[in-house]
Formats: sequence, C-alpha cells, structure tokens
Amino acid sequence: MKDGQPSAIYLKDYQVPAFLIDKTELTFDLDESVTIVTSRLHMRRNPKSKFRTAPLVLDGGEDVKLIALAMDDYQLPPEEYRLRNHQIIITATADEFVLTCETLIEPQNNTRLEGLYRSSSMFCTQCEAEGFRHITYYLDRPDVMSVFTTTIIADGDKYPVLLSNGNEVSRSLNEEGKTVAVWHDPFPKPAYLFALVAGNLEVIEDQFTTLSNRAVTLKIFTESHNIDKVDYSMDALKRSMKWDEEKYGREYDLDIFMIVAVDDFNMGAMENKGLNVFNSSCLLASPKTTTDDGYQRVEAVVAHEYFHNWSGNRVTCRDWFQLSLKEGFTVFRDQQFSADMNSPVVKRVEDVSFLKTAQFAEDAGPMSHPVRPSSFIEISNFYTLTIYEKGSEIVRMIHTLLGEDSFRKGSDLYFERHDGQAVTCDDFVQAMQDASGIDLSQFKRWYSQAGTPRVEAVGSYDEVTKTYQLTLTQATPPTANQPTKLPLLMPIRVGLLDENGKALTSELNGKNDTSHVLTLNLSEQVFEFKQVDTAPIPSLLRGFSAPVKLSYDYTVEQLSILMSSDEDGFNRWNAAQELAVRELNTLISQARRGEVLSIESQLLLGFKALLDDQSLDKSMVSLILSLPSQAYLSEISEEVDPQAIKQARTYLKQLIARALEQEFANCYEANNVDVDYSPDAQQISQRQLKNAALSYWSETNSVAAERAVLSQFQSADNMTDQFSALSIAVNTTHPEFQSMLDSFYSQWSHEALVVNKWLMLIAAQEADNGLEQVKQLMQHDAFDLKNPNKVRAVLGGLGSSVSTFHNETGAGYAFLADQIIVLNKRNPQLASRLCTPLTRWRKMKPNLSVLMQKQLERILSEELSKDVFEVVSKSLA
Ligand code: 0A1
Ligand code: ZN
Repeated sequence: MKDGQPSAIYLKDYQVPAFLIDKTELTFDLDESVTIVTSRLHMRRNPKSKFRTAPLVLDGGEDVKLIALAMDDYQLPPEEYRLRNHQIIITATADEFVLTCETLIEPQNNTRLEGLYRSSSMFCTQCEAEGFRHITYYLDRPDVMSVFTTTIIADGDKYPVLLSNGNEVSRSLNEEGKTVAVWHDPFPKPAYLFALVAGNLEVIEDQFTTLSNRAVTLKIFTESHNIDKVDYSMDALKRSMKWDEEKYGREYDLDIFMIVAVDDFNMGAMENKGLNVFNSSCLLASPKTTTDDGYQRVEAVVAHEYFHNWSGNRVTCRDWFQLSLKEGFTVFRDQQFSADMNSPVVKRVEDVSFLKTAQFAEDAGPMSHPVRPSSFIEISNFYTLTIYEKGSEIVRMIHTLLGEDSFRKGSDLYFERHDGQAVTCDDFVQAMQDASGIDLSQFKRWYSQAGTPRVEAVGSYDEVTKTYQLTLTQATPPTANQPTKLPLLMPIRVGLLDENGKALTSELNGKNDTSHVLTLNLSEQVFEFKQVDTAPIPSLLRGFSAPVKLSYDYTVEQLSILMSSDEDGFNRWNAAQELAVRELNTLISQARRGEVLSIESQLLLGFKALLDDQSLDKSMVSLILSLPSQAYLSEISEEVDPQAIKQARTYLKQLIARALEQEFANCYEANNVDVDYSPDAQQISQRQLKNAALSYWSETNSVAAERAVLSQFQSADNMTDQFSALSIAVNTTHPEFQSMLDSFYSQWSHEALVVNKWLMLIAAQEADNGLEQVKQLMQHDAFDLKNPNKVRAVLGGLGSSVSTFHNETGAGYAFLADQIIVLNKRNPQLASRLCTPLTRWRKMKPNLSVLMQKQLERILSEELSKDVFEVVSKSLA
C-alpha cells in the first residue's frame, strides 16, 4: 500500500444516525454518456440522537460528481458545505428540511459493478452493502430507512423496460419524446435495497395468490436469448412463496414481485425490495445447458432472495456488523426449504461438507472473524462463509435447542416485534428466548467468538449399573485478536448402538429414547446414560448438531459399523469420511516421505455392500463413495502438501476402482436409464450414482469404461451427463479428451454459462503446460475480464489445479497475483475474493509457503483498494 492506510471501523463506536430521511425522491436521467441523478431527501434530525447540533454528513463515492446542492429552495454555495473524503459535510441545518442534490455519474465506465452500471445492453444497480453512495450522496447506512419514489427517464426504444422497487405508478412521454416511468415503494427501506433496471428485455409472467387471497403478479426478465430458461425459476419462486407461508406464516406484501437476470454481477443475487437482481448463473436453467447441481443452486438462490423479503427487508440490520442477522437466518431458511423439496439428509451432508471444508478453513486462517465481527476495513470482505454458513448453523442450534414449535413462536415474535425496524443479532436471540423461556444468554457467545470449537468425547461403560458415562470437553483455539475463549453452549445430539449396529434405547434426564440432545455448556461435562443394555458405540453429533470439530477414538470396526448401520444418515456418511481420512492420511505421510504408496483399504468391504444393496438412497450411496476432497484434506492437514494429497487420493481411488471394477461397471449399467430429463430428487440421485460409478470405473482405464464415457458424452440429452462424462475424460486423460473438449466448445460456444464450465474445466486441468493453457484461455474469444463469472471460472479453476497453481517454481502463485493486481483497480470486490488461496500461506509446506508469502508482499506494495488491502495485510500480519 503506497499512501495512507485505510482505517478500520468498530462496532463499539456505533451511534444512532443524527438525521433521518423520511422520504427519498430520485430522478434518473439515463443516457449512454452521462447519467444525471437528482435526489430530494426529506430530512429531519433524529430525536433519538444525543448529538443535537451534529453536522449533516452524506456519503458519496469518487465516481460521483456533485453538480448542485440545495436546502429547501436555497442553492448552497460551495462555502456553505465541505466536500472531504467523498463526503458532503453541512454544518448548519434546520431541524427539518428538503435537501436536493444533483449528481453526474457514468455507469458505462463503472467496472466495480457497485452502484449503477451497464451489463450487456442494460443499466442495472447493485447497492448492498455501500453501493448506493456510488449513485448519489446519501446517509448510506442500513438503519436509515426511507420511503422511495423513483422516476426513470430514458429512450423508450432502447430501454422499453424501466423498473424500480415497489409498484409502477405512471408511465408517460416527456416533451423530448423520452419515456418517464415512476415507481413507488410504500415500505420504508435502507438504500442498500434500492434497485433500478433499464433495458430491452423479455419477460415471463405468472401469478401467486397469497394465504389471505391477494393476487401477486410475478415477472422474470432476461435478455431475449435467455427467456426460454426461466420456467424453472418461476416454479421455484412460487414454491418458495408457498413454503414461507406454511412454514413461517410469512406472506408477500407488494402487488408485484420481479426478478431480472444480469450477466455481470459480483455475487450470486440480490434481494432488492420487489425487484431482485440475479447473476444469470443463479437464475437460468434448461436441461441441455444446466447440470443437476445448477438446478439445485437456482432453486436455493431464488428461495434465499425471496425469503429475504421478511428476514432482511421487513426486518433489516441496524449496522453491517449485524449482517448475519439477515444472512445466517436466511441461509437457514433456504437450507430448510431445499431439504423439504429434496432429500433432507443429502442436503445436510452437502451443507456440512461445504462448511467443514471452506468455513472451517476460513475460521482457522488470517481472515477468521466472529459471526458478528467487531471491526472491519471494507464491509464487502465480510460477505463470508462465517457470516452466511456458520451464521446459519447458529440459527440451526437455536432450532435444535428450542424444538420446532418454540422456534416458530420465536420467529413469529421476532417478525412481529421488529417489523419495519433495523435491529441486531441480540434482538433475534432475545425474541427466541422470550418466546421459548429458554435462557440463551450464554448462547450469545457464538456471535462474538471466532474459531471452530474442538470437542473431545470419551466414554466408559459400567456392566454392573448398566450406565454409560460420556465425558465431553470443549475448547476454542485462539484467533486474531482473541487469545482466550469462553465455553459455548451447544446441543450435541447422541445415539448409542450395539456391536451389531442396532440402536440401543437409553435413559437420560428421565427420558427413554434412541437419540438424545445433550446441552454442553461447560469446559468439561459428564453425561450419564442409564439402562444401557450393553457396551455401546456412541454415534456423536448426529446431524452435525453443532459446528465443531468433534473427536472420539473409534476403532476401524466401530467406524465400519456406524457407516453401515447408524440410524442417523448423516453420521453414516461421516463415519465413511473418517475411515477414508485415516487411510488417506497414511498415504499422504508415505507420499511425503517419498515412499511407494501402499495400504490395505478397509473401505472396500463397506463400499461393496453399498454397491450391492439396491434399496439404499442413491444420492447417499454416491456421497459415501466420494473420497474426501483435496480441499478438505488440506483443511485438516497441519502442514499442507498439495502434491502428496493429490497422489494419495489418486492412489486410493484407483485401488478401490480396481478392486470393485465389476461392481462399478454393473452399477453404471443398472443406473444408465433412458428417461425424459427432470430435475427431481429421484432422477438426480440416480444420475449422481451413475456418474460416481463411471468416475471410479474410468480409473481402471479399461476400454469398456472409456467407451462408456465417450458414448455418454456424445449421446447425453442433458448437461449433467454430458459434463460428467467430459470431466471424467479430462481427469483420467481419456484418449479422446482433447477432441471432446473441442467439440463441447463448438457445440456450446453460444451459451455463456456453458462456456464458463468449459473454461473452468480447462483451467483446473492437471497438465504439464497448465499455466500456458490458462494464459491462452484468457486470450480466447470466450474470455472477458469484465465478466466476474468468467474471471472466477478461469482463476478459480486455476486455484484448484495442484500441478499448475501449486507448481514448485511459484509461477502459478505469481500469475494469480498478477491478475489480482490488475483487477484491484477495475473491480476491487472480485480482486479481493481471488486472494483467498494465497491467504492460506502459513499452512503450506515451507517452500510453497515462502513463494505465496512473496506474492502477497508484492501485492501489498501496490496502490490498493480497501478490499484487497484488508485481506492481504491481515494475511501477512
Ligand atoms: N444480500 C445478497 C448478497 C449480496 C451481497 C453483496 C452484493 O454486492 C456486493 C450482492 C449480493 C444475498 O445474500 O444474496
Ligand atoms: Zn442473503
């Protein structure tokens, strides 16, 4: 960083706003060269502020040019206000006044994709978290809630669709022949929920009748070539609306709900009031172009953004430190929804696997932070897995502790008590406590303590008294600025099995059951299960009831029993992972010592039984068959050796593939059925198992498997099968893989989202000339540095390739650093996220660690955005 370093802001410094804005009237005169924004802000001093004479301070951005400023009808001359650090400061104000502000912006030059910008041929906005200040000067903070009226003036031929929040109140032509559309949103909202879209778009329309019989018009807009790919989103939207009524009693509140797909977007989607804006990758779906995973993502994101209408919009955040108030709760809600729409246990395994891989890594790294951070430099850096996924786990724990009924009472109370307010995480927990009568004061520590707690379990059985004692100890490791930690309150769901895997009933606290929820809240605690017939195998942390690292000294036999018989599906998967992790760790150590790899795998028997048993849930079988990922194995390593991990995974996969070749071939054939594609749970699980079997089978390099791969690639009528075959071919260096890649591109060059999958596959490839290929990709017609999806495809792909990224010359790290430096100027949010792999430098083996560190230092010596500066400086600290 060259000049003065950006400084942090602190939660402890929070003050209520000195001014309020009751009404916000905005006029946008849209044009390709300059856009003029006129705002009329109906302001008054906040009676709740203790600063009765505080100056008015409005936030702006370096890209906003102030043209005129008036207070009531008085034009303020420059000497009556100050412009400093992109803020307007007015010292003398009345208690109530209308501030009129005219600004000039250039959306076509906005490459940060915050505020108002151009994507393809349209204008669109992204205002969360602090994007509104790139449109006009404002009190850009979530606790300033205002009623917005928006007037959009534009050339009606080029931009026939003109949208903003709320309801359209009028549409006319002005004297210059331009179209003037006026929108009004009756619900007070913070500026981060403002949205505007102007473009030549196609629309599909539908209707939803709410519980109280109100008709809501639903519209989804895309550019014309994509309008055939939004039927599934519309269906997911209607299912979400119904589900939120049934599960949470939440009805939609406006007469219209709109979604717009845009190609250039930094994140997944945005919940602007009544006008959601989506990254097209999270909205468009068709069988031929979208994989099953893609369909499920679309369903989840549509639901997530819709659910925000209550958890986020009607009740919003007081300040950005409370971000998880809306995000943790909304992720929990979308996870529940997806579980209800599909298989709950499969969904749980997928979510936990993601959490344990990526969030645990974040929580153990230099950007570790509490779910309610106490400080930040740039809020955009805090849209993290901790805020979202760990935040959701916290809400899930409340749900487990309270039970379904009290949890619903708590959420009803929360919405009723805080409707129309901007509140805190404490307010949420308080409503849960008040509705249930359960004391959650200690539980609140989950919001302020970073790091993943470790829980150790030790059991002992007494034959004579038939009691089983389980001792649990907990400790949370130190994290940045938090050297010591207090014990947390957490639910630990436990069951007991006999040596044949049969569930044992036991008595705990007067309750007889095969499953109990223990409340752990001390550093060390003993739980006594009575009436236990025989020495049990404990099934611990069922359903992953708390986001912790739990250890228990199981024998291989006990893990095998849990894997094949536990009544808790999640723990069956977990036991299989644990078995695989043990074997992979042995192999990783051999690889690190330069030995020939060799192991007798205990997984074979269990995997064979799984493949032979036709009655099991096929998704669960394929999840159990999937070996722990490169990323997860890195997360649990003390010192990461990517090459050794890769070698170990390949060895074990090939060993299993050879031993069970016939089983995999049979499984593939049995599940390779011809059906009309539908993204339903049953079909998805069958394709998942089929492709998992094909992936193993291909590791044998048998001619039959190679033929099956090629034939599936050529004849598939859906993207799941076609892309699975292609990925397998690339990863096993199938003799035809290059021609398959080429033909895939020619088949799909007109479909941007499919091309992105192709870009990622090539960038992630393990090839000797990997870096050359990545460089060529970035010169390819299909690449565009302006489009975050494409940048993420190529650079994200690169980051997951062991041989290219973790190349011992350091060339992979240097290349990524070069791209970060370029993007830092264009799109700081995107650049900052690309830093993640480098932030793990301290955990890498020494030679790689030094190479990564050097690149971080090189980045830090540049003139940096706040976004990149925060991540890189904290990583090196
Ligand atoms: N609130 C959105 C996430 C989001 C955050 C920031 C954005 O722009 C920088 C865009 C979207 C959600 O949770 O879906
Ligand atoms: Zn969200």
